[in-house]
Amino acid sequence: MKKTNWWKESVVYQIYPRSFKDSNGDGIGDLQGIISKLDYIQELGADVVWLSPVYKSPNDDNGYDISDYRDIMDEFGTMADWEQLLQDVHERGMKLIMDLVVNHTSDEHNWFMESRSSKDNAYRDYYIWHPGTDGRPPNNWESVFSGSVWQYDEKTEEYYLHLYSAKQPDLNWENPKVREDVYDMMHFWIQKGIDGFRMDTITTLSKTPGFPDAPQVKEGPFQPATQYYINGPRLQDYLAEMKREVLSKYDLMTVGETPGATPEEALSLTDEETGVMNMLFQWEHIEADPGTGGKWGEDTWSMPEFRQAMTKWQIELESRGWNTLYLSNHDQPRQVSRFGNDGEYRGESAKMLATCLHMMKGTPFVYQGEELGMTNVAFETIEEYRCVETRNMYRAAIEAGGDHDSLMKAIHRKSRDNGRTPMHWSADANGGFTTGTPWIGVNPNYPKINAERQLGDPDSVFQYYKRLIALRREFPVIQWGTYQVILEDDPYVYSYSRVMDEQTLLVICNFSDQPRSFGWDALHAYTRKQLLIGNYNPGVELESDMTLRPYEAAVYLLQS
Ligand code: TEU
Ligand code: CA
Repeated sequence: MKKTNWWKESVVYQIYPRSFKDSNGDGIGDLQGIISKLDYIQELGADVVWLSPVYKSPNDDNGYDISDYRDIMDEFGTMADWEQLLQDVHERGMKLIMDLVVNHTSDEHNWFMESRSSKDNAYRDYYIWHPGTDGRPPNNWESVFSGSVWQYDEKTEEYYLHLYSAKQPDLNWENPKVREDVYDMMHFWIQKGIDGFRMDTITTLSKTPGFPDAPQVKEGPFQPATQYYINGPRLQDYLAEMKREVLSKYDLMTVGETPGATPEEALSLTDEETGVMNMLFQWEHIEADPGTGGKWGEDTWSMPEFRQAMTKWQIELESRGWNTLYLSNHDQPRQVSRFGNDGEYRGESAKMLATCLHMMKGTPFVYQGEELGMTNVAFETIEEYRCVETRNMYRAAIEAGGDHDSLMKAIHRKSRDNGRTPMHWSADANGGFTTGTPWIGVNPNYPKINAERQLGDPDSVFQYYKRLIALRREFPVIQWGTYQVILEDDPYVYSYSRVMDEQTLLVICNFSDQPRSFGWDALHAYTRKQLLIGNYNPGVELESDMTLRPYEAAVYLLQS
């Protein structure tokens, strides 16, 4: 019934290296900075570190544009620093997983520089080139980072395809040499001793042949075209080959980034026999947003839709497959600002969200600063934003006649830079992140919200996360119990149970800033009720009819 693997029993801590800790005062986080904070991660109780890319990169997209897969970004340090990091992680009994970014490279990668140099270069077919039609791009596909996915290149008078920024040309996976080079590179890192990969935008490797135009669904020349490149016709072949050539030879943690994946796709991608990865990041719960305005549109997220998405994934992956549990990462706004309350109830709601997530079945991911309840930021000018997606979107929207104020509002709500402001270590200048000038502004609330303060405060968000993680290790029901939603129509209170053998876990979370009642008839079946954790002191007494305080969360162990 329960097949265990180390990656099922892990808690992952995600580091965005540029914003984590600067060791040499140049304002940019680096590997020595990370090394100096491993004790902190260990104190929290996480046992796997996922590093966002640290490879050589001109940083158009902060390392997700790689110019050399086998070397370290100058600003982050050297290969020797990286080796020391790996060793220090392993010495602590922890593991290290690396980002695998192989949908595209940087345009400054050697392969691309060769590729663009002439039509008959040996690397020409490493990328996707097209002559265009009547002096126009081959089709109307819109880049994730605004504008066309096609960039005209003067030298050879053709267009190349880039799903993301123009400095991130897509690799041509149809070319077997590309695939071989990618597999070699994966072996290179695995042989260095890493413990797995987080696979960036892994379901977009195969594009629909012929590049048909996408239907017009919005104004303007470019149209969303994900249906032509997510789960493309040859994706399964490529992934099966990657498994055969690389992944099947090792015991690794693999987690795919798969926007738009359904539970059905997840089951096939993670099938123990035929799948290619252990687990994946599904998106339904963070995009529980039926609006038509897309990412930058009105925020219509609602708890009931979130609950529905979470419940669906918990249930569908119950006996096969395995869930990741996350509410934040380097691409998302801060969870307490987005789903909780970053004003009066910041601490309470940060703990409530953590409770709701960490008591579920799956592998939890904690994104740096989340464990402190760090919040969104609101820079006043567009110039203060660094994110290529945000800047491109702003420029394109202004050109199309958009209004500055409403754009800034959307940016404050959704920009990826919300999650990328420097980590708050202390109340020192720049939150103790750097002694120099940080590459991106620090959130001004660091004197109040920082690690030093929270380490010494038993009621802090940090200490609460630490307890949640410890509970997961102590109670098998948290690790393995079967999930069931309770009162699935309640508009404010998200409650669920986890059941294993004689133990039942009851999780109750008030997602609102008002007192709410919780009533559950089935409670009388239990004689023993123990409060395991809660975010108010003293905790709430469990009754069949009870009142929860704003953003209150409580977890009980029940026995009949
Ligand atoms: O993101 C891929 C992805 O699916 C995008 O839609 C992403 O959500 C984007 O941030 C839109 O807001 C991955 C990385 O996580 C991201 O940081 C990179 O910029 C992107 O790939 C390109 O490598
Ligand atoms: Ca530095």
